[in-house]
Amino acid sequence: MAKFLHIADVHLGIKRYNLPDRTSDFFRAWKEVIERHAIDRRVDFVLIAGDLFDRRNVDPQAANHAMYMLRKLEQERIPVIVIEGNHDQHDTTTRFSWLRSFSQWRYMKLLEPTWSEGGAVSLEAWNEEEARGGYIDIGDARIFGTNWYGTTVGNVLPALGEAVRQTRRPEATNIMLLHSDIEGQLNRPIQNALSISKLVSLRETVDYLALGHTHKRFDIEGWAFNPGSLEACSVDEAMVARGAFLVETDGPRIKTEFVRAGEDYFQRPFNRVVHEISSDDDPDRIRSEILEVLRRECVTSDDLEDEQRPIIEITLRGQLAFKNSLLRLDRVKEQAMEEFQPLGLIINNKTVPKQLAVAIGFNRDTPRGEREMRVIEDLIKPDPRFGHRAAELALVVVEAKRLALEGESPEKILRYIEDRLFQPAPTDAAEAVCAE
Ligand SMILES: [Mn+2]
Repeated sequence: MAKFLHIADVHLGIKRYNLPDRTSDFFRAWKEVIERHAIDRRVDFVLIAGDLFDRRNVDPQAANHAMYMLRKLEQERIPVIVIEGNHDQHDTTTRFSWLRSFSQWRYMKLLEPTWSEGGAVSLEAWNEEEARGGYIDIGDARIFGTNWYGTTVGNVLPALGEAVRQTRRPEATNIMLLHSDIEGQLNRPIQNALSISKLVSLRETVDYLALGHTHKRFDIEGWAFNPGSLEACSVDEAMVARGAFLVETDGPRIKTEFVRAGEDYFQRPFNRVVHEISSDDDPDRIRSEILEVLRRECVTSDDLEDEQRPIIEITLRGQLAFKNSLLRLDRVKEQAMEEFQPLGLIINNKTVPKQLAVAIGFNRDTPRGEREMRVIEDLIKPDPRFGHRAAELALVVVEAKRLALEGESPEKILRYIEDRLFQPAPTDAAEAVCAE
């Protein structure tokens, strides 16, 4: 009998969306899941199926975050068994890595198979003296480690499976850790993801396959389990089920309980909204609409607990009748952050320019000047700020062009444009231009 906690993709030290506070959320998720579901529930060991750290070059804060809980687990005499993921794997040019160091310091046990030159692989028993090995026995469980193989996983898996078959302990619960893409489990198709048929070939030798890498929860035939990332590395991940598995085993029999992110331990709240823009609206109107949406999405009470402040993602869709930059989304963001104080605000501008239908119905006999005027007029018309003055302002544009061609000073041209743009429209625009 054994009882253990299976997690993966903790990504300590992650930095995303320019949010400094966000790193602490990952620590908090890691802390709570270990305290509540490993220590309080008295597990025999903890499995981490890769990507404990977000980066190979672990930064000091992430190392502190890891050590804080690794020490507690050590005090509770709960061993931590780890494999490398793609984010924290060793650099091939050196034999040093932070995971190996933590393992050498006895805060975790990093399992690595031994690969020989010819491509043969062996799994060696854990050597406590040297703090290294390919498998370890804890109570009734025998746990096997693997490396990160990327797209070659399908090629190496048969050899690994054979090594496990030769080394497995028949009466024990044989567990294998694997950090890998799995066929059919990604939102986007990935070439060379591990096929289910290859995976299932391990089933006779492995009683529990502890997966990592895909940041959402899934299981395959009640035998291979992937808990997903502990906290959301992106807004997409905030929308899917993730967490940890608490597992009780009795030889080849396993019983799993899913520990849910956000219900059974801390998760930062995320709100995702889409705002459809009407192409008739001007920038001011759109800005105030966006702020209104954001006000609704943020809890309005003043004593909002820090941990309840959400990260909001707003996606703007629809057609814009004016230049993107006129929206001044930077100002909208600034104002929203100050007024509503979400932890973070992501504004995705997915609007498209309104189709401009210009100078329709001309034939080749239309004089050039007239044509030019109509093109400019039609370009101005869709802009809700100036559309009603399109004919008048088209004349201003043409006149400004003439002044520039005549070598007039920029100051004078600017003054002319300002006068015409902001003064009440003269009754006869054409006359006014000629009188200049
Ligand atoms: Mn990962």
